[in-house]
Amino acid sequence: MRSSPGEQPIQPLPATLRVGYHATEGTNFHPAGVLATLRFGTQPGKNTSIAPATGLTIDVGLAPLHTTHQGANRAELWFATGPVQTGQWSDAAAVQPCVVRYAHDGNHLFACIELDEREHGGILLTAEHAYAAVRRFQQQSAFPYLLRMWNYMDAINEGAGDLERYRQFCVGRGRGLVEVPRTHPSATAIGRQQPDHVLQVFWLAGNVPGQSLENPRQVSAYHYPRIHGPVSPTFARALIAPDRTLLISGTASIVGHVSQHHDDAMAQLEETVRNLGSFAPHVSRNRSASSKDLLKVYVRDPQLAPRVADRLHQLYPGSDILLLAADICRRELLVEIEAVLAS
Ligand code: 3EB
Repeated sequence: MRSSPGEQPIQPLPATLRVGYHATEGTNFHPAGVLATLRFGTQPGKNTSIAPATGLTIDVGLAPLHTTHQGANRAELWFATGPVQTGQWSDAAAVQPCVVRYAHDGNHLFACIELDEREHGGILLTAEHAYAAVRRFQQQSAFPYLLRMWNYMDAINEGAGDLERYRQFCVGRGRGLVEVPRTHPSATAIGRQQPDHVLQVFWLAGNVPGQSLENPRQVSAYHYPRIHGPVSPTFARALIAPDRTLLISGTASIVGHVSQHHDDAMAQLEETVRNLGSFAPHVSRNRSASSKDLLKVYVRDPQLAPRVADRLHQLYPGSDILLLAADICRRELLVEIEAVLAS
């Protein structure tokens, strides 16, 4: 560490998160120097793999939508900041086998659990088992701070009222992750449009805490009233990572706690954009020119992709935008956007 006489030693800068979307060639795409690769349009739960040379590779399963702005398949790459180590951890306390696959680079950890709901007794118990494993894994991890979590399942809107699968997932997640994490991570919970019975939970964690943010236009998810389900989701609207990268949670057309513009996807898009705008004061000021902002856009009706893409490219011309066909956690919601805003 550099220091000059009479001065405090300069603290090392936090490791930089570098993320990008890159063109791929099918399922043999395993680039080097990355902590994690997320592949889209591939079957989840079958080919998730770990290797020190290529980190953790996860098949997300959501179909990428082709637009004039977006051609071939792309993968999301989380670049490593040092040598990558990988491993597999089995939850010894679990009733059913529960394996966490992970990769870390000394600064950040990426980890994944994929469970077949048929082996765990439905979405509620599967979520409970997955999150109990997340909790126990994180408790013994050198990267104890959850920064960002993704949850993907199929048939997310199936079932009525409190039996809707998303709400059942929230109940199980709440039971599994009994101790509230030190800081709420930012999160996404989304439905795949093909049935495959897999609950997939993956996350980014660090050895330094991030700073959770809420959205002044929205009620915090953990304070949602009872009408949205028996157990509120526990995520932050966004999180400032240690390097100042802004990790924005899945954001939809919700103001207060109420869904806006039912049946109008383009009006929902505009509301969602206003919600994203709340985070403008937190965007890093000394951003490096090389890193692009990433927007991941979940669209319920694939036919709307061209219009949604045109509008977002108009609003965010310098950003990399990935559209995926997906179901959103409330049935009236037609579009949701998550973002990584570079530091
Ligand atoms: C919302 O604002 C939309 O259950 O982890 C967004 C991000 C949503 C994360 C979660 C849910 C979750 O309530 C849904």
